[in-house]
Amino acid sequence: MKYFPATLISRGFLRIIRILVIIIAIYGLLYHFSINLSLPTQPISYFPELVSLERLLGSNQTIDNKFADNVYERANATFVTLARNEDLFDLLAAVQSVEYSFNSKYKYDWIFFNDKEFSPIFKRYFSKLVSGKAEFHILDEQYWGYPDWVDLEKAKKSREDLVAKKIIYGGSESYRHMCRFESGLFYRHPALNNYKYYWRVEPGVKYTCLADKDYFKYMEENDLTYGFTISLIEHRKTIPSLWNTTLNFLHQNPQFIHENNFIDFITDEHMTEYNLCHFWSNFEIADLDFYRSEAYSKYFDYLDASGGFFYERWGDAPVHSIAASIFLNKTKIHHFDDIGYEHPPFQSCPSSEQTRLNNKCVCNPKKSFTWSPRSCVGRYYRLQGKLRPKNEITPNIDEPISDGSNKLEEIKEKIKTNLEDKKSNKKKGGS
Ligand SMILES: Nc1nc2c(ncn2[C@@H]2O[C@H](COP(=O)(O)OP(=O)(O)OP(=O)(O)O)[C@@H](O)[C@H]2O)c(=O)[nH]1
Ligand SMILES: [Mg+2]
Repeated sequence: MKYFPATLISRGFLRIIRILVIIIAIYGLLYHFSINLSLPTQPISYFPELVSLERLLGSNQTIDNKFADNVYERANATFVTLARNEDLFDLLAAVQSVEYSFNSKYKYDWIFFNDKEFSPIFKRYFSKLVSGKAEFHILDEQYWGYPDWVDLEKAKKSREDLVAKKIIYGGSESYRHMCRFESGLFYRHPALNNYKYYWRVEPGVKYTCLADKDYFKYMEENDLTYGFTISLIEHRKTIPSLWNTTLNFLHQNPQFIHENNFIDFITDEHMTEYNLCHFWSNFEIADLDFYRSEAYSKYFDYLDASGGFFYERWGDAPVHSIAASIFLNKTKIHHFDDIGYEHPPFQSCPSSEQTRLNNKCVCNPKKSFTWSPRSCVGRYYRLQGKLRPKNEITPNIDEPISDGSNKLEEIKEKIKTNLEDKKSNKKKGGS
């Protein structure tokens, strides 16, 4: 009042100012609390990072008109990811990389699974990031619990044994639930009922080339069932009895062995042991009807009944790979050499420079695992009777190619003699 003559400022005007100040203060307080209350599961220190990410995600991505929803006919397919709330940032990077390199153009759906309830922030970010429809499902006991035939004490003892042997994830119960779910339960979840193809994505992976085609449609148009990028050797100590259990299953169910199978990819000519080659299933584009088939479902149930997912540490990669190699026509198994993919510590980079240029790849072919001596991709090409894609690392050589003689009767006989030999060896060992 000191600086303004009282005549200029009426009492009414002062009252209006006071009310405005109170309204602004209340609004500010409400805004502050609403932001904090809407982030209940994350430490507050994440907040500034998320705000900037939200702005980034909100910015319009370029969308090619030709792929607008009403014109492009997608395959019946979805992405599938199993993740924990703590995987948020590693998974955001992975999903963004898939969206950037492929899905922002095609807009396929994405199904997220978790054994716990997804946090609101997880749902918010992925609903925004995925250009198709995003769905979030919690896995109950049926998908993420111990079956009642599993002896929990025996399982505990086996975990301790694997810890003593320093096997990675040897002591982890959740890792075993994860492997069992990814081996035989994911495709039984009702969320996948209406889809035919799926593409698996994990936190921490990176796609290093831009897709030059719709890979789901590629699977469909070429009548392919199982697509992989990296193939390598499993730790034998995690699956000591998987091969024997498989031989027993095949002995009882020989009708499931495909006449043009790929068994020579996973074992030697006498089928005595699994050679540990497997398709690295953290990347997988597959026809779900393969998993839904009687052969695969019965195989998984048989493995599951033996308890090996808990008494040992069977991974979904060897289980998928053994099954695909036995139950499928080998021509249905496809190596995606044109996809740049990284799941630390390994990566695959397209072999041909032309592909790398066309697909604007940013990967270093010298770091690609594809042609390394510990990779099974060379074996894949040789036994498929296909020439290796041209590459600078291992120039094409004349290799023996498969004569396609996967004689069924011979295979059944080998299974029988193997089982008999193993039984008599066990007896000798025991006496
Ligand atoms: N919800 C949930 N997801 C899990 C759990 N454990 C693993 N996963 C998911 O299952 C998938 C495989 O797990 P990873 O930990 O990546 O296993 P990995 O690829 O064998 O091992 P890394 O080399 O560590 O990546 C990933 O998508 C994980 O997010 C869990 O306890 N709960
Ligand atoms: Mg992983």
